[in-house]
Amino acid sequence: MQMKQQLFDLFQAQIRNELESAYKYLGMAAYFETTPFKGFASWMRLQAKEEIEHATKFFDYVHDRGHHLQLPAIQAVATEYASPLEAFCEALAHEQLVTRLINGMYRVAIEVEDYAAQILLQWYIAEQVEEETQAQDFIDRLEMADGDVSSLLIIDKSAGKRSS
Ligand code: OFO
Repeated sequence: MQMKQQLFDLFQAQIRNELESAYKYLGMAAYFETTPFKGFASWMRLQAKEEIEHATKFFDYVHDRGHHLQLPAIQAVATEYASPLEAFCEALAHEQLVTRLINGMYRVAIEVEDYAAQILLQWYIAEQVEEETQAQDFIDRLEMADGDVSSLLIIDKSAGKRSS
């Protein structure tokens, strides 16, 4: 059963948004690759992969609902940041934006009484809590480090332990 056009348009746009997230994280990985912080680089690469999975989950869903997709262009992203803290602040701001977008989709799914879409979106709503928490956690630790190189390297090492 197809979604109402208003909801489908949002799903279609969100596939691009999730891919834009992946591209943003890859841009951050590119920045970290130019620094000694290879743990952060690895973390960002894994996050980019996770965003592709988010996009793919939407991609599969819209096909399950019988739609034909269009895939618009993805914008260029930054590959330079002033510091690890700036990169993670950008990551948090981006995740907060994605949370607003997902919540907006959920609101429309309720309005058009699309119960199936609501169930899918609940997964993303829960996921966004995790996405914001992990970015905030790095910000808190980086702020505490206050530019101290040894502390930064310890945080970088812990970031490098992330597995997929
Ligand atoms: Fe797809 O959660 Fe981040 O952006």
